Parts: sequence; structure tokens; C-alpha cells
Amino acid sequence: MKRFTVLATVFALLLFCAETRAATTIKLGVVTKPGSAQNIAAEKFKELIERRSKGDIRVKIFHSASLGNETEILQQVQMNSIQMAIVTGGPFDTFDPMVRVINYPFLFKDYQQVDQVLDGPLGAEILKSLESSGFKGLCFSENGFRNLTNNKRPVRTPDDLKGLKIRVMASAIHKAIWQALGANPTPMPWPIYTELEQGVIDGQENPLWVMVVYKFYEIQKYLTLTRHVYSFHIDVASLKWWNTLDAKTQRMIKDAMYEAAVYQRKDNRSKNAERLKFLKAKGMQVVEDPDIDAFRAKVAKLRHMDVYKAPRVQSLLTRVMEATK
Ligand code: EAX
Repeated sequence: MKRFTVLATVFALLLFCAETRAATTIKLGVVTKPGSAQNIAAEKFKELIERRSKGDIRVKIFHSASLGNETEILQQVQMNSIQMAIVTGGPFDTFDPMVRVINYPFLFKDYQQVDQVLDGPLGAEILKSLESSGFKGLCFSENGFRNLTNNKRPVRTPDDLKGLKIRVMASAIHKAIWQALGANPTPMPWPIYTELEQGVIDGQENPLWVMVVYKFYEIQKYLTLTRHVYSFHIDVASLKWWNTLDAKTQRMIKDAMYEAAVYQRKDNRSKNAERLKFLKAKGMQVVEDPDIDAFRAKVAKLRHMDVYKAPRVQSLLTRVMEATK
């Protein structure tokens, strides 16, 4: 009996050690709720890395703003209190102005250009730059092209924006865009359903999936397909944490995140037609071909404004514009 107890204890200890060997748990933060673009990328990453590491690496996803807003999520990544995050380009630009280049309005003609820039050397330059603010930039997943909704009137030209209070992300470039367009931009972190419902703001801008997943059709009447900014997520790790990992683990994480990002971009792009149909069926009035030239003309001056002033930012913007001509 005694021997059995000893054996049982040894066995239990061995099991315990095996468990602690698998102690690498990645805490990953997203501000959005399940069904959102960020969550789809995060869940795919979790699936891939847990399978490939045979359980040595686990991922715990913190979603729906349970860790705070996107700026707060990024601060936690910097400190390594969480190890990874998938965060929208907007709130990222106060950490590193290089991020503003991709958020330049009407920059990309199509997804081919997007992928070429993000997955190529120009995208790599942005990811590398993030190291100076404590992030290991892994790759980019996507929110998609952003469109305007509001509750006051159909918007066809920038003139229709006069006096509209439009919620923007906590981002210097997004604020500058809507100022240049003649609206009244109000920076506010995500989520914003209550603010829209109560009329604290008249409108907002986001890709179509957001209007569907967050049910904005319940509280916003007018949708304009402005596609003014290609909105990306940056998939990042804490640099502090990253530097403690061996090269093989780093490779495995980087590959899994990239594959998850590519999967999510494809998924997102395949659903936009269906989303538009759904939003119309829910009663939204859609302006499908706004006067984009007039919008473009209003924001042309942004290139020379303060948000792009830093020489390395200006240099990258020039090269990305060249690549997307
Ligand atoms: O991804 O804050 C925003 O407008 C973001 O696009 C939102 O988190 C949805």
C-alpha cells in the first residue's frame, strides 16, 4: 500500500512536470468580439500553433475589450503582460508614425496592390520600425476598406459632411482626414454602439463586416461606399517576450500568424458582396458611387501635413505611392 502511494506520488509529479513543460501560454488581446476580423485571425492562429507545437504552445484569446481599448492592449504588449495582439492600424499610429503611411486615403487601387505592399519589403520596413517602440511586428491581417455611415443624410460629396460628428479612431491621420473632408471628427476608442445610439456622434466609418457584426444597421440609416482607407491590423508580439524565445519557436509563431493572416484576408474579401446585400435588406440606404474625385481632392494636401512630416515617414510614403500608382 505504502509503495503504491509512493509510486502514485511520483507519477503525479511526473505528470505535473510534463504539464509545466507546456507552460508557454500566449495571452493574445483583441478589442473586438467573436465573429470580427481580428477574432477570425486570432482563432486561426490559435488553431495552427497549438496543433503544430503539439500543445507546447497554448493561446488564450482575450476579446471584447476585456483588456481595455486598443491603445491599452498595446501598452500591455509593450510591458509583456500580454504576449501578442491583433490591433487596428489606427490606434497604432500614436506609437509609430510609420503606420500612417498605409492609412493614407485612397492609396490602394485593389487588393493586389495591398498584398504586394504589405507582404513585401515596404511592409517589412514598417514591421521592423515597430521594434523601437517595443513591438515585434509579425505581419498584417485586415479590417478592410473603410466606409462611412451616418444617421442624418445620404452623403455623396464632401459638402454633405458639413457639421456631421463622425467618430474616428484614436489616430492622428484619421482625425486629419475627416477634418480635411470638412466633417467634425471625434476620436473615441472602440466599441461605439451606445454613442451612436444616443446620438453623441452622428456617424462612423468602418469596413462592412463591422456594420453587420456590431448591428449598426439598427442605429445608422445611411451608408456611403467611400472606401477611403484600407484598414489593416498589425499582428504583433511583445519584443521583450520575443527575445526570450529560441529561433525555432519564433519561426513557428511567425509562420502560423502569417498563415492565419492570409486566411483571414481571403475570408474577409469573399464576404463583402453578401454583407452589402444584408445591410440593404436591413433597410440601410446605400450611396454606392459617391463623388470619390471630390473626396480625393480634399485630402490631397495631407501628404504635406505634419502627420507625415518625419523624414523616414515621408520617404516611405513616397515609395508606397510610387508602388501603388
Ligand atoms: O475593427 O475602432 C475601429 O474603428 C476599428 O476599426 C474597430 O476596432 C473594428
